[in-house]
Amino acid sequence: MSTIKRFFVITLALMLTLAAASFAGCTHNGRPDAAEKPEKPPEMTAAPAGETDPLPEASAAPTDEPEPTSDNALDQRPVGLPEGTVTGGADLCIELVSGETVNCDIDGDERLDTLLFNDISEAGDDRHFMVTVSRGACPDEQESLEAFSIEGHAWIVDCDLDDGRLEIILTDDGESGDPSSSVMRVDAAGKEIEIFRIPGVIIDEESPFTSENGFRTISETGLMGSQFIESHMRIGADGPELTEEGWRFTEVGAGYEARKELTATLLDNNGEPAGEAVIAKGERVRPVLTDGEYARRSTYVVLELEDGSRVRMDVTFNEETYQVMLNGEEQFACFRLPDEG
Ligand SMILES: [Ca+2]
Ligand SMILES: [Ca+2]
Repeated sequence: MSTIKRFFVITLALMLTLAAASFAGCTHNGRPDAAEKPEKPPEMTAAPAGETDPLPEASAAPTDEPEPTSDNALDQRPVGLPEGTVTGGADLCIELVSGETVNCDIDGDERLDTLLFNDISEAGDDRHFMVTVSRGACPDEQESLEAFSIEGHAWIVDCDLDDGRLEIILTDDGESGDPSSSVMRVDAAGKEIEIFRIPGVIIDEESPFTSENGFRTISETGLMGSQFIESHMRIGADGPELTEEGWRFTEVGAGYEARKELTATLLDNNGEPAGEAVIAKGERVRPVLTDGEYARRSTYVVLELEDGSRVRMDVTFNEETYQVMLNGEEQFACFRLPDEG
């Protein structure tokens, strides 16, 4: 293409983009406490879409981007988006690489949006990361999300194949060893960036997200002492939701010894109540499942007895004493920790 033709194409595209942007409803969203905007957001390494270059090179995606599957929506790219732009699809999970801009369409408006993941650590910082989003509909507004993490990881995923949106996940080690992750996406009206907190940390593994199972998240609960639990989540219409029935305990060692005879609810093979069970004094139990990512959010715990049968106890949390109660009694009055003398 000649220089003059290229000039006219770019100028025309710029005018159309600016005109379209003037009609787009770009509402700046307030930020949650956990995601304060830093004072000095880093410069985008590529010009935001729609500002000066409506047709950027399509090779800006991370170099280790997985091969698109046959049903990846890269093959169903809306007309108007440059080749290589991420628009969504089954099992989409692209890890963002620090310092590299990714072209995508996170709000499904067929305008190019760009994401930049950056390590913004300074001397004396813990590891400090930020994702900055520049949407084609609002090129003058940037939204950013920051996190502190020993290993900063961020991904683009597509939790709902039918809603036209993408989600951006950023891991965060959280405060006081309370790991969590954050998710950004555009709201259903396509105007504001929503930010959700996900309990637990998402482990960097080969496929951290699949359409069927969501992403695996690991948390630490104060239920039955301090125990790691894991589950799978996705972002639903109203925010984070489990794709499994609850949180599974991962490392319970030799189990917990009952300090006295206890009663619990016996569960049948389908996990349904099937009468009353007695846990004998001295019997060892292993926690299996709970419904909350932390003791204060759990309402029950499923325990496996020595004979393999499963029972359930109600969990409540005393907000004044911070005690975890099992069937109304403090948990350590019921059970002795595995490593407790
Ligand atoms: Ca867009
Ligand atoms: Ca989607």
